[in-house]
Parts: sequence; C-alpha cells; structure tokens
Amino acid sequence: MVLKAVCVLKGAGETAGTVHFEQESDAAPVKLTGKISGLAPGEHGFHVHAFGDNTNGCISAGPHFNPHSKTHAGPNDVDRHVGDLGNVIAGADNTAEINITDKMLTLNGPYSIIGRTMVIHEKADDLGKGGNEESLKTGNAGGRLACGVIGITQ
Ligand SMILES: [Cu+2]
Ligand SMILES: [Zn+2]
Repeated sequence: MVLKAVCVLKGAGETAGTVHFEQESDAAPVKLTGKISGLAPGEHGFHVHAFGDNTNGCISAGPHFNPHSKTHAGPNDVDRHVGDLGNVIAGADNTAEINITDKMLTLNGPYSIIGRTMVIHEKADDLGKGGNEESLKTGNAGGRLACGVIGITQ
C-alpha cells in the first residue's frame, strides 16, 4: 500500500508550497502537513481536484474530486466532495501552515488521490453555505493560485 505522498504546488504568481501526505493503513485517516507561501493573509480554499493534468495550468485539474456525486461542502460534513478540505489560513507572513487530518481522503484503493491535483485558491471556501448554486460546486473560492499533482514518495 501507499504510505506517503507529496505535492509541490506552483502557479503563475508568487504562491508556492509543499504538502506531505501520510496514511498508516487503508482505513486510517490521511495526515497532511506542509506550508504554502505567497498568500494574502486570511482563508484560502484548499481542495483535491479530479485530474492530474496541468497542461493549461491549474484549470486543467478540473472540478473537485467527487467520485460519489455529492455536492460541495466542508471537511467535517458527511456529504461532501472527497476533495473538500475547507480552508487553510495564511498569517501576516503570507504563509499558511498545513496541519490537517482527514478521514475521507485515501492514498489507496479505487478512490485514491494519487495522480490527482491539490489546488490552493484565491478566496475563502464558503463550505457550501454561500446560498447560491456556485457554493454547492466550488464554495466560491475563486481563482486557482497554485497547484500540483499528488505523487507517491518514500
Ligand atoms: Cu479547489
Ligand atoms: Zn468541493
């Protein structure tokens, strides 16, 4: 089984970062750690998108990874996209420290996130509570500042 993965995020602008993934067993949660810099202070939507494709930049990653055909929500909601990790928060130093444990993500099996893309967004994710149609698709998180394909590491 896959125990560890890594994602190097890059974009057209200043935003860049590295995220490490760890999973102890198939049924265990996935732990994400790392840092993303070059962000405006405040909340930024952070998701796994469906495709590991960067041919036209982050837009080629497609929509949120959603193998169970749910609507967009927050990481603590039962009904959510598998890729919905909510927000990360950048401080006055323009850097967000990533420290997330997620029960729905997996590095193994048919719904593995390996080969898919992490995206960090311009704006806050409203977690599906924005009261409009877009909220239930993207959380109104706006543009894609940086992204990277999730790959297996040792
Ligand atoms: Cu996203
Ligand atoms: Zn979503």
